[in-house]
Amino acid sequence: MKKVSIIGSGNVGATAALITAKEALGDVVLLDVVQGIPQGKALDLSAAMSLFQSPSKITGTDDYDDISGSDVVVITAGLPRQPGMSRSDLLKKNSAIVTSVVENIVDRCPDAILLIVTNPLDVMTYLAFKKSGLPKNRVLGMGGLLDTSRLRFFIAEAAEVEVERVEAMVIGAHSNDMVPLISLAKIDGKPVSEVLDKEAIEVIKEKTVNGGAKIVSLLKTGSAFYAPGSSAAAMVKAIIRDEKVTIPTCCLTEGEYGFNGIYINLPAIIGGGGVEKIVELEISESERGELNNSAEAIKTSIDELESL
Ligand code: A3D
Repeated sequence: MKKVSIIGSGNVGATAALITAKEALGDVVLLDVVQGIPQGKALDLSAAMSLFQSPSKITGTDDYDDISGSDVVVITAGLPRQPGMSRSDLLKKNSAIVTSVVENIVDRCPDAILLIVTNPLDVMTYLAFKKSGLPKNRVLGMGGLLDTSRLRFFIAEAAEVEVERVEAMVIGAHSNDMVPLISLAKIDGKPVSEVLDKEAIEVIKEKTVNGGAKIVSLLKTGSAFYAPGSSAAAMVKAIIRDEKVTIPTCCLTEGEYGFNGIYINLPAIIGGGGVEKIVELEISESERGELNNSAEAIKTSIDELESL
């Protein structure tokens, strides 16, 4: 059995644990700083496994020694943005958390692939890469896949088709600067622009970009977690099963799409080695412009991080 550890046993971490264990991707260790939460959730999740006929064992802990030898470590530890908290307050708080989490992981899990989920995603993934000293292929972030899941859903909803018939992708920053690649979106292999009118497509883009904020406003406390946890588990699966599938992933650029040294969501082949290759797609001129703006926004956040 492989070993998947999930740091942060909140809503996203527990959801990712449920799916990872249900799919028998490995034994799962949930870790949190709050005593009792990971242990309680692990007990609850463990009972569910008999319903799925899954052999995965789930344990909860607040001791980093229990994650030793993990194959994949998912980092969901962090604070959500609270009312009155600025973006840079969040950056400060979560960068301190991610730094301490990464320091606790590296010596205990020398072969692990790190999957970052904590927001602000692009800059936290960059930070985890810098602090871990791991090769770039073994530090990646989940953000583009969640945004993509929302885009596919909203296209399917507008076109009144099953979501499996929709092919689409969102790249760029995991923020309002994300880039839904409408030029490449298809329904049953047909360009989406031949199926839906311009106005409908604009609504879909707006719903995708504001999908997370809409859920926050409806929930009142907390933010989305079913699709984020499911997206993280899908990436764990691609790694553990060496799927070599193309997933929009937050990955380090070294010249791809003209970017250098920043982490940004781009289509990448994900397999046993983590990020195995970034895939360069033909995108439209306007999407290219939006992607450049996205990269500029990420660079500004990285500068802010480095000035802390
Ligand atoms: P929440 O349910 O509050 O869980 C976070 C957990 O982290 C809590 O149980 C905390 O006790 C724990 N924690 C805090 N500090 C530490 C620490 N130092 N070590 C270990 N555990 C710690 O939040 P959530 O699960 O809804 O979200 C978790 C993170 O994921 C937040 O930063 C969210 O913004 C982010 N998130 C990202 C996406 C992306 O698509 C990138 C989507 C949804 C949520």
